[in-house]
Amino acid sequence: MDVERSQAKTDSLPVEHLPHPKNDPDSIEQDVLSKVSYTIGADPKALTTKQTYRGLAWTVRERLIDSFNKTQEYWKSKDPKFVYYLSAEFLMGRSLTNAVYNLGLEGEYGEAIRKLGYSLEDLQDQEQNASLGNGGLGRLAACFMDSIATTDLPGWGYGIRYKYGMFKQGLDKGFQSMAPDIWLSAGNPWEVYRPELAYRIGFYGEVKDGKWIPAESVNAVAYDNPIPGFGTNNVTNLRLFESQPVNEFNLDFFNEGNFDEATQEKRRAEDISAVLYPNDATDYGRELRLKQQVFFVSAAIQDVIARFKEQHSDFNELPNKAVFTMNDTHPTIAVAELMRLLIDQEGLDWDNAWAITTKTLAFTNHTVMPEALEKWPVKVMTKLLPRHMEIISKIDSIWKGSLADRVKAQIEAEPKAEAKAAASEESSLVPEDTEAGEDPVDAALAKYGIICENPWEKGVKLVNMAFMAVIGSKSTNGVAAIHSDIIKHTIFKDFYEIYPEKFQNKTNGVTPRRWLAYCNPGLRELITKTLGSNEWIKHLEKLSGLKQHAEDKELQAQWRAVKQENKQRLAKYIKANVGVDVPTNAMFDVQIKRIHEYKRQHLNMFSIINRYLEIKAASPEERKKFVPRVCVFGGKAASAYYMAKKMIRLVTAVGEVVNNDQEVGDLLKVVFLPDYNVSLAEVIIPAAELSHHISTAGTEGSGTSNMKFQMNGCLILGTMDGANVEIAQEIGKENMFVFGVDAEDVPRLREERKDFKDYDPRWVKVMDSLLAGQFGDAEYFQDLVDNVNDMTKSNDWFLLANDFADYLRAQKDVDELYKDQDEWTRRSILYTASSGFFSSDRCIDDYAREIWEVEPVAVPSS
Ligand code: B1H
Repeated sequence: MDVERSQAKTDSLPVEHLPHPKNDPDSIEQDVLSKVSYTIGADPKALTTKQTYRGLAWTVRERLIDSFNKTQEYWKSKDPKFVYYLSAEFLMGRSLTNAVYNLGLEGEYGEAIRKLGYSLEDLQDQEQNASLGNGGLGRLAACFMDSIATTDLPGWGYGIRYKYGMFKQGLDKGFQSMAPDIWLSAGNPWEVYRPELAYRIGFYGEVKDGKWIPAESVNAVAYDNPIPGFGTNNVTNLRLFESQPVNEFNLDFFNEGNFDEATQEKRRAEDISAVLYPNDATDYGRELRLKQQVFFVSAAIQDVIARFKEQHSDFNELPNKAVFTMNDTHPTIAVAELMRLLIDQEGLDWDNAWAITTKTLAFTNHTVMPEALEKWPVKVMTKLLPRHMEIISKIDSIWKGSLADRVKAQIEAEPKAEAKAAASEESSLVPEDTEAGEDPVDAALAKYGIICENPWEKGVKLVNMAFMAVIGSKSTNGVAAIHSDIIKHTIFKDFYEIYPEKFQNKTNGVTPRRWLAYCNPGLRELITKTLGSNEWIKHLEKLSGLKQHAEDKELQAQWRAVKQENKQRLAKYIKANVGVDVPTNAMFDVQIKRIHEYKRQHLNMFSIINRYLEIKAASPEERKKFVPRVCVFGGKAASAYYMAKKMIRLVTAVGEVVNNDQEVGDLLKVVFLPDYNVSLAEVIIPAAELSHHISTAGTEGSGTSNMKFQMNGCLILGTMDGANVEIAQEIGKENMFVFGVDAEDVPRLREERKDFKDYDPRWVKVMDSLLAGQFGDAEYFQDLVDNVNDMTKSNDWFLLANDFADYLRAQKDVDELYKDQDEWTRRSILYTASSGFFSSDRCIDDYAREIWEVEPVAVPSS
């Protein structure tokens, strides 16, 4: 560790009398002009909008840092237990509006900005998004930071300061194109660089006499991102690490003319914090991902241990002072790393270190998708992290020993002949697919070992990171009730039987500040007026007070007017960005999320094609009965995800035909908005009237945009999956448009569909239209069609054909209800009124009480 500890003699200096920024509009305006001159170096008499934004942002930063320092000092004096949120993703979006509002300075700043000739909206558009995440997983981490700060919990986030965020998505002739997201080019006023805080991270090398000598090292250098809470003095911290070389430049190589080699170490080090999720199709890419994981996890744990040691000497105290949440499998190397640091650096014995580790770590699982449940080849792990691999092998052998004992005990307790039969019963540790004659102990170890054989490549051994996380932590939770239930009975079945007390549910939540109060100012004002106070922003359950007004015609009219204004804002955006004129009297129907087969954007598209074919077949009289719709899609396809890219092209190809069909006119528009990100979501969600959450039941962990739409009074068309189930409970299932099979029927249906022939005639027409080239390039769409039809290929794994008819039925219900605008609006109000449970403040409070055992420590007003 390189932390510089020597200090200047400032004790006797009047530090507390340094001039603090004043918060009246005149002082803020002066401050902005001063920042523009002396920090940005621009001419205050001829300012561009961008320069004004930058000057303004630096003034907000100063105000944040003041409270940030006070919070950290106060916490240090109280020495409470902290939660540390370890996450590969933090999808923060923009900071300006959020910071100004959370600091409670919107009035003062609004006035100062007006005096400068701008509005807050003009200036916020100048800010680059911090897109250090991919989707719900990363945005959840960002919402949690807001709620940790708002509810006064001592808690920090830890992650990677990626130089390039999530790729920028464009459309090239309707196909996804990708470009790097160069988000730091204009500087980043929202972070504080801490060059003195650098931790050494080792890779490769060998273990000699129990000591690891890495062959390569980098420095993890800290950047602090102050996170202000709402309605509190607390400002907490998101600490992100950048990877820097230990030796910046090799002058000898350079002087010899070996320019590439002179900077090779620097480039290799910088690769680590260059991009989120490097493509793992190559060996180097795979290794880089693992490097990233150990990089930020090791830096975070070293950082926490360093602070712990400033105030404590007994490591048995660590679980009373720190808890780490591992956000999905990316940070799960923490199990081995904490063990390594406790044993190798701090001199603890194995048992003591294990007892501390398993009380200090907690694990959250977000998905059952196999591709996201990481398994690292033992070979890669041994090469990159030889000491960690030793530790993992020992954890694995101890675990396998106890698993074998349990299986043997179980077999002895049951008559031998029944052992196989019992394998299919819920309570057995013997895997269900044990072959006759196979030793049940071997079968259990093969299935539930941390180190296991790659089923697709004989002889190749893998480390199952999720299994290690369950074993090495005090709790494992899913992110919605149905998901938490599913993991107990599928991917973690035996772990649940052995450690039932470890398993919990924590249904996700989202921050109502960003996702309602700030992105939908019209609705914020209307809600506050109706409820008589704005307390709901911090106590979202108070929104239930709206229920009694849901039938009030006057409120309904005002509610609709707000939606209309938001629709106009989105229509303008659509026109400006993809050039399509959309009618604002049509229903705004939205599906925005990562593009994935399990999320079934193509199911939505097939229903749109069906609608198009029906409009075309209708007489002019019949056409008048159609409810006009504007269908909006957004989302990114992972760079190596072939089918997801085809799904994007499906949207744009259909859009090109439908949007230009004179016969259809304003009855149907289909648009794909490129580069979906947090800021775009903030424009789309308040304008949406219907949103799609239509994953095959049992596949979506939770979903969080469903909660954001609900808060903004957007009706939901969804399956009984993820958090939709609980949303339906809160609003009343009859108020949601529900369709599709239940999760428990999915395995059986997947089997049955192997020789399925009985397609709905409308489905057949849709498929035929695609294969006949009605939307262009029939050949291109062939395998997309095959994948949901040809039973020899995929068995329609996500059950699109199966759910299609019921989906169309639900779509019809949507149309019928939209014709009754009063009832539609009543439901819209009811959705918002019932969204209190889905605040991330509630979610964080559940984690704090039931997993983290961390209590609020609010900084007093001075
Ligand atoms: C979620 C991911 C994810 N879960 C790995 N897991 C990735 C994992 O590229 N990778 O390596 C990318 C993404 N994302 C999401 O988490 C779930 O799908 C949602 O259902 C859930 O709402 C969200 C937050 O819990």
